[in-house]
Amino acid sequence: LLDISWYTESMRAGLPVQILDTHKLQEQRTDEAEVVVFCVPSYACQRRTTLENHNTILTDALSLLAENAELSDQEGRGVAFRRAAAVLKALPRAVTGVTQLRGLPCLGEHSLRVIKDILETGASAEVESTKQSERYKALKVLTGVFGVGPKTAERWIRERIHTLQQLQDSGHTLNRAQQAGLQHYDDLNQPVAKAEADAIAEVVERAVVSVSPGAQVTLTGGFRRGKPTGHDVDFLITHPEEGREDGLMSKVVSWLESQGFLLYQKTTRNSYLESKDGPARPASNMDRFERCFSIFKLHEDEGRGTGHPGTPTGNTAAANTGSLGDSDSRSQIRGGEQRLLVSGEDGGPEETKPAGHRPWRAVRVDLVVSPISQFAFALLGWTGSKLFERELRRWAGHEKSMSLSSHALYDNKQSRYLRATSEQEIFAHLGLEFVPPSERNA
Ligand code: DCT
Ligand code: MG
Repeated sequence: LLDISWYTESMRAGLPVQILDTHKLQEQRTDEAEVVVFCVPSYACQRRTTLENHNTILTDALSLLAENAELSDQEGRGVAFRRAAAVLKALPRAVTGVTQLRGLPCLGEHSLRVIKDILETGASAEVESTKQSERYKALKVLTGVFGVGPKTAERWIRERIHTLQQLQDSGHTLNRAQQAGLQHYDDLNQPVAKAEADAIAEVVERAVVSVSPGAQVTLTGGFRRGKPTGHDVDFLITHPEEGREDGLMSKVVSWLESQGFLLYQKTTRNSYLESKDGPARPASNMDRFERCFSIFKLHEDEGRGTGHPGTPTGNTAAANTGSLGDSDSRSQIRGGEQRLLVSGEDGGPEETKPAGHRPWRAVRVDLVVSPISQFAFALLGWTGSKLFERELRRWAGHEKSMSLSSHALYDNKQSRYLRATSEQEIFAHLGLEFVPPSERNA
């Protein structure tokens, strides 16, 4: 799977070469080496990608182009940029010249051009102009509203709606999710810290255990991979006795609602049936579990731990006035700007707490319930990263003739499902070395 034709070529031409084989994470040193080249396997799921990224300038640029493509309904381009960024994330040190990249997989012409521009001039004109473009800025602002996807944003932009104020003035009827998204815009666009995720985990555990003793809660998504922040908090819930997870979601949601923890929730029912659905992968592999998309009300004394411990909270709905933007008067909705005003942000001048200081914040929380028989697949599927998951499925299909989803693994050659009770077993079925969550940050 490694393209090393360039290597033999270089050797023949008498060029000194140093290969850094990131797969084995060993640097092979040659003292006379003048050219340091990197060598990685082509599927992200064959690589170990920690959070230590030596090429953030390059990967940020490629990720921005990926995001712009995804927001513009160009999935193929988006994936190409994501794959290129992921290869650079896996390198053991900073790239200093394009010659080092010879032989690396997933670096198409376009990505290489962007990388070359940055290495040679310090910036990519394409990235800079994308960042500054009215279209990109509008797409970011509008899709920053929970419940608004790229298609809706696109439609609004065609109607010259670029900011939240323009959206509000447009008179468009927003659905319940979008209304909540607009109301909690500032909070939901502020990263969630690990301490906040842990505080929410405690509440979710209390909820789950009180409605079903014995049921288990696992923190998944980026936090399971060791990320210090995330855009939401993802939980997977199961019960060790098959079938006992049935009906669990509605009870958990009712408990959370009755205690005033949910500002918004929408639950979708489980619709996966092995016998009926068969091995064919559903259109989206993420949508078949019983799942609850919610906006959680996290109180300061629930362990936010960032500045005001012990502040009396007063768990009332009074703070929530229903005006545009739930944040207090400090925050202003200024669509078109990427960053919103947050108290003391980036160590800036500390602002005085306004009278209406709100002792809670809104956080996106996703709950998923899985039967124990599918738990390992669900855990693997919900841990991410998105690209790692995509690559696992591509590996399964292209290299192993298998279909992997968050529910099951089907072997097309043997025409049977392969069972697994742990992530390790799934990697083994796929003929892959086990990659722990902290190394799935592709
Ligand atoms: N997932 C996936 N494919 C998708 C969406 C999600 O495989 N299209 C999986 C991988 C991650 C997990 O679900 C949770 O999704 P997110 O919360 O979007 O990702 P995350 O890695 O947790 O990112 P963040 O830290 O920003 O929340
Ligand atoms: Mg997440």
